Amino acid sequence: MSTINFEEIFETKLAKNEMIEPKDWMPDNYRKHLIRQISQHAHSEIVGMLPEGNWITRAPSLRSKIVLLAKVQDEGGHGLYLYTAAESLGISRDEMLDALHTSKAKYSSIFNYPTLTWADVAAIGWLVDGAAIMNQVMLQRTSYGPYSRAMIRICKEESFHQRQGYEAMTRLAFGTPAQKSMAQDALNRFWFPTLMMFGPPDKESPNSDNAVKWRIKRETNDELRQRFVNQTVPQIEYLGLNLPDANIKWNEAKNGYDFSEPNWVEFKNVINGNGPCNKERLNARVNAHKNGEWVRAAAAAYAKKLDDQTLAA
Ligand code: FAQ
Repeated sequence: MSTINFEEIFETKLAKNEMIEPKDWMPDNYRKHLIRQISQHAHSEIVGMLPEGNWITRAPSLRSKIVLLAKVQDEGGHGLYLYTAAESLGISRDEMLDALHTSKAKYSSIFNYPTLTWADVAAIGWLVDGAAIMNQVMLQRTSYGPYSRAMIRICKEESFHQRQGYEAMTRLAFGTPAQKSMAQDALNRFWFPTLMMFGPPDKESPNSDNAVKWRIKRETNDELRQRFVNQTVPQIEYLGLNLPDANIKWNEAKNGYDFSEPNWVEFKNVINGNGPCNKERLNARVNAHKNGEWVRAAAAAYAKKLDDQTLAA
């Protein structure tokens, strides 16, 4: 009697660029890797609502307020698609939230920096969403079906977000001298933290080998960081702003820009909970969860009432 070789079926699917779906057999480590990455990605979207949400009431015009409100709401939606994709791997929403609230799970380092001025909101849209798309375009073709499908919609929305930020930055950069200097200050403060979003250098990235082998990641941290710099430097020049790093220089041989590495010691501090806003961000999420308890209880009671009515009918 022949036995089914599940591992071989899994490997063949990967080799043929086919998706792995929730009910397919998959190695335990593939499942764990995906739960880690997708849940952390979801937490990033939700925590990422905080720095910009802080500016909704202070947006400089009705138009910018409406656009920012829509953007922040989109980020909440992204978190929900991603939590659902992770749930399809056998982890519950409660377990994921508990991991966030007890600092067992990470979220993107970038959201631990403060938004001091309106130009920071512009810089987040332009640079942070720009970096997020650079990383997420490849994730549309990631090997796990539910993650890939969530990313297709997320990328469409993120590209609107990037334009929102670039438009706001353009207004400031071509505005009064005071506005231009706000834009420059935001660029200077957000440049290196944005480069950190792509993760540590490839040689210090413990998860990359498996991620690339399993087609979870299709490009490495360093490749994406380089592409982001190549794309963004001409935009900085167009805006008439000074480059935020004296070592940025076109390198003909590599067909890309040379640039300075971010401060990786600072990065480690931030991802270990010691960045400028880590405590504030985590407290905001823990309190929101506590304060929302009555909403969850009411929703569960209402769902039960509907079920009881259906059974009785
Ligand atoms: N921040 O071995 P690697 C957004 C951790 S969404 C914090 O290279 P990997 C939308 C990493 O988890 C932004 N931690 O890891 C938005 C690992 O620790 P662990 C989020 C980081 O997974 C915009 C350790 O370091 N995007 O911005 C970071 O292969 C505006 C070693 O690293 C995603 O999550 C970091 N920057 O590569 C929302 C995309 N980098 O988990 C609101 C999906 C690394 O073993 C407003 N994720 N670490 O304890 C990915 O592509 C990958 O997970 C990377 C990291 C590239 C983030």
